[in-house]
Amino acid sequence: MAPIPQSTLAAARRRAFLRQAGTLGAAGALGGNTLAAWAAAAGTVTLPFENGVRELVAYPQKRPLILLSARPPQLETPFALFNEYDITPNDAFFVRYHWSGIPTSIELQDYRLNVGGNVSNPLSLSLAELRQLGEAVEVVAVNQCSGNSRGLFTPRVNGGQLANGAMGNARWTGIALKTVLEKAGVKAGSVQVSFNGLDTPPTGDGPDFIKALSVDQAMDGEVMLAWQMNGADLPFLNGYPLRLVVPGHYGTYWVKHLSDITVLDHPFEGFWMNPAYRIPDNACACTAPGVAPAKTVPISRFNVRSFITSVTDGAPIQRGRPLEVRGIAFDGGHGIAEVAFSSDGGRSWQAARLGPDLGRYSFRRWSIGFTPPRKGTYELKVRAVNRIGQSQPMTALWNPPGYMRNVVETVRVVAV
Ligand SMILES: Nc1nc2c(c(=O)[nH]1)N[C@H]1C(S)=C(S)[C@@H](COP(=O)(O)O)O[C@H]1N2
Ligand SMILES: [Mo]
Repeated sequence: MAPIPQSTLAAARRRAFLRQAGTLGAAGALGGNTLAAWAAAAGTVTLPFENGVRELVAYPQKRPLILLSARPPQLETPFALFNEYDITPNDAFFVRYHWSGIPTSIELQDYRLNVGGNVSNPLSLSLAELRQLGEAVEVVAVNQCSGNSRGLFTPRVNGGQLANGAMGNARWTGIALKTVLEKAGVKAGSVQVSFNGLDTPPTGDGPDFIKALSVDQAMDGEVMLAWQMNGADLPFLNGYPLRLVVPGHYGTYWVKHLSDITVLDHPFEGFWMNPAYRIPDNACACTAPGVAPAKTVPISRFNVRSFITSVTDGAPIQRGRPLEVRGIAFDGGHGIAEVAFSSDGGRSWQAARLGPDLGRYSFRRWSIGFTPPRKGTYELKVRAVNRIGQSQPMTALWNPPGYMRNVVETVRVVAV
């Protein structure tokens, strides 16, 4: 491939490339079978379930992450990073796609966001025009895949075998979807709004990845169109140049490379709303293992989760030596009210200290001192409660697609 002439470098700065690590080649010009070639291998990790050996690979704009699949690129964040950062760095943020037909080069000058359907004033906006449309807004919010932790289900279920790293917390900057829909003029009788991005199925017969929200949710002022993540342009693989951010809701709704917003006077019935991404229609979103639910509804808000990040399973610790145990907690937007820690397998609990409040959609840091009084094994557990009293189950719930795992986590350590 020919090197890029100097004269086009200025243009390249306004363009996002997926580039081979360390070179300036436009991946869009490469052949079709290079999705895997983007990755620079950097060792392996073993996730805590059968067949959990994974390569660590560095994709463009990413540090080495856990490779789930190369076509399409699907990357999980190594869990140790959640101990280092409350806000997940852009180069460590997980990546999830459904189809290998992802864009590889997007020219900002050609990019348009189209807003149409049941509106009085259809829009076709450049990113600059979108940014002029109203006030910029910001939120710190967790993006978590519905199938985060799926690999830990017993009995095992089909789907991407993820450990706990298909989540991340970022500061998102953009414009409220409400502002944009108001400019377009949502007509009476509208019920849903659908969202499509620039990726496509590799063959014509696969269903395009399109998601929908109710008009009420789309107009709630919180759903936003974000062009920045942690103060920088979105990384290409996280949806450059624009993505939907649906605070407190599973990542499936956070459509990347967003190109089309369509207001509908009927419910959207595409594959990715039905049958995909549905949960049992009951209070626990669960069924008995192996049993299909009688009725399903679209997945929506996160349940409560908490993790220990500072010690890992099997870590040796010192008897009599004070240890600071740290972790994170989050929920679907009510905010974390308390985090409790147990060092005896859940028989007794103590309140942990909560860290700075970065907003009710953010990770909340927690910490607590623990001095192991004797040699031997300790079962450390953490359980969070949100501001409306929702918490986490002591034993894992199950559902066929492997969504919404939020069991109280356990880390076993040995004091020597
Ligand atoms: N265009 C597009 N957007 C998408 C998807 C996709 O396949 N295509 N996957 C969704 C899913 S299921 C998740 S979990 C999030 C992941 O966001 P990330 O890749 O930025 O981490 O993107 C969502 N947005
Ligand atoms: Mo997802």
